[in-house]
Amino acid sequence: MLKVWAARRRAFNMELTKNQAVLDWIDQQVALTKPDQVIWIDGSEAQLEQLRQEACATGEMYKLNQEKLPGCYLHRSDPTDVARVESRTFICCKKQEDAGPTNNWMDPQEMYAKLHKLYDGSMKGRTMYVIPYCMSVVGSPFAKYGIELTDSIYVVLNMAIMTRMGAEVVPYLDENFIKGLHARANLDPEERYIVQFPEDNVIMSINSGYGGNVLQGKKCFALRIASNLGRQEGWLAEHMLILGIQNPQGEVRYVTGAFPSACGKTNLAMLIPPEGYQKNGWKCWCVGDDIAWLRVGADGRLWAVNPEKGFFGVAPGTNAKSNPNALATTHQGTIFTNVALNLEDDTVWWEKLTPNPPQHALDWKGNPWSPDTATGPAAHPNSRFTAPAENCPCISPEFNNPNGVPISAIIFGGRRAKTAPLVYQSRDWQHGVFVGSVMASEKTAAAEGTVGETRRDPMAMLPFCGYHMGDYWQHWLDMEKAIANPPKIFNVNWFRTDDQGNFIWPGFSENLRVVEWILKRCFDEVGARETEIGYLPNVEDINLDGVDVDRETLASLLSVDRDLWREEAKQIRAFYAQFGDKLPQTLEKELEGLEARLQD
Ligand code: GTP
Ligand code: SPV
Ligand code: MN
Repeated sequence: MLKVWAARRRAFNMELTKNQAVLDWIDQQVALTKPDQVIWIDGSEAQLEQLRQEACATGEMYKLNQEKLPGCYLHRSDPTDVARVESRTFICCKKQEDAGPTNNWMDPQEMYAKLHKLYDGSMKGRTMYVIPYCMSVVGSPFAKYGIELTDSIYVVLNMAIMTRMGAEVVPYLDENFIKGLHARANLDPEERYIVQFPEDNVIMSINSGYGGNVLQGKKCFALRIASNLGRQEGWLAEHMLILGIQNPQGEVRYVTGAFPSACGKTNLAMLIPPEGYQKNGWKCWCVGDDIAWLRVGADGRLWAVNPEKGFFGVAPGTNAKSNPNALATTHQGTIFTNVALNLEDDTVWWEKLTPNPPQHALDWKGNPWSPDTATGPAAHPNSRFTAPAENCPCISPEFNNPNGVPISAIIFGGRRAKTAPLVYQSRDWQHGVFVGSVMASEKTAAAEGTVGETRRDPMAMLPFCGYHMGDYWQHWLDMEKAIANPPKIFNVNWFRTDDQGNFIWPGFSENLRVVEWILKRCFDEVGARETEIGYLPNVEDINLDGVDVDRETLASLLSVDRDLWREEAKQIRAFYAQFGDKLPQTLEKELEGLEARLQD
């Protein structure tokens, strides 16, 4: 059987490699899925352009106004397939306890058997595309290589924006490449699976055609598989933005930030300093908006790269005021997924893009939409843009630096209406790991489920950690010994609300005021007051020049409500209970310390 398929493949296909491990594996997947043809993606503009035309001809993509949005396209995914599906995402390792209580698990053999049935013949009448790709700069010390086999042109074109891919990657493929198979199949939500096999370096997703489920380089590889590799090899794969902040002296200092999905990473990563800061010479540089791979450098500092090459960003809420850099990034070479089509000029629209919606539009499902008759949003709340990083006006000159950038601070954060103050600093690395491990946030539209519900999302990695969360925390704790000069760890919350439910802190650009304090703390340039939960700013130490926030309001944002925190400590204890003896002793002690300080 295999031989037949190999012969067929060779008959119509220009293989890009003679690597037998690669070819054998592809033969097996071809034999299983039975596509009509196999096409290797070389990444050339000519080939990608041909695929764009094909996708437009079949209606898979729609070509937007090319004068206003050159190289931009709209794609609508199936209405039942618009976000990551955590309930159908699995970590399949031999022992269930290695996946831990926060991951879905199934025995690998059982899962392979189940999936093989679903994949069998799933590409009949279709084309299989072979995408060789690299996460990080090709040939760099951070780089990891993979192949995604897919029957979706949308996936090919998105991967071309999000990763370094095509012929340039092929020479680097050895037998350790990450093996990925994606089939759209019939998009049945009941048979949708996003599966990682970390012991085999295999990723399989089926019955979805939506972004995060099927662009396997992103969450499947760069987080779920890579977190396992990082644990084995002594580094960290994290759900983090990377931001460079240039002060008036011209020094650039770098921070990473881990916020749960749709909680502000892209926005902070592309921050434009408030006017007064700009006048004084401050600049910000975006290195990454979603994923950071962190390694210890020869100098004992932690160095970060963004393994991606583009942004898969949340569209709604993005506008010329909230995030002009993100908006500018989407003005060419961008694929929009599930936004509205503005029929007035054949461009795109989403909630809050402009104060006045277009009178004539198609909503994210392709139905006529106008503001007067609307029964729902024009764009899906989790609609996204896939845009090349090189479009970003503030992209860092270090973006392609194979060694990454040195990190001064790690910032955790989430959406908390009440408990968490605007910012606080952990007492030390161990306490910082504790702070990350108990992060909580209100759920957003980035995943299926109830929006607004508060849940614990440790290090913003709950849906992305590819092994037992307790082991992951231990890995974080162990990293301290390897980092002679570790970053300081902080927590922020831009989302405290008043009694009417309005955000108190203006956020966005103004967040630089908080980041400035964070950096000053890292370089011993400012004091702080010690509280039960960590170090908080003295109210006079956050710059409020040019922002409509008074000291009293700031003081309230920086308050620690002991009753709320006692309740918080109780919830943390309940949350920790599920990890049993995998909960590192160090974190148990940190919790006891917090409880004791709150009792005094
Ligand atoms: P993923 O791509 O899902 O990982 O999300 P992300 O963390 O990059 O989220 P993003 O920056 O796209 O933020 C999404 C939502 O957070 C949007 O609705 C923003 O308007 C809102 N947001 C971001 N920053 C702020 C802020 O400082 N204050 C307030 N109030 N909202 C913010
Ligand atoms: C997230 O949900 O955190 C994202 C989007 O960044 S997705 O790629 O769909 O996971
Ligand atoms: Mn994300």
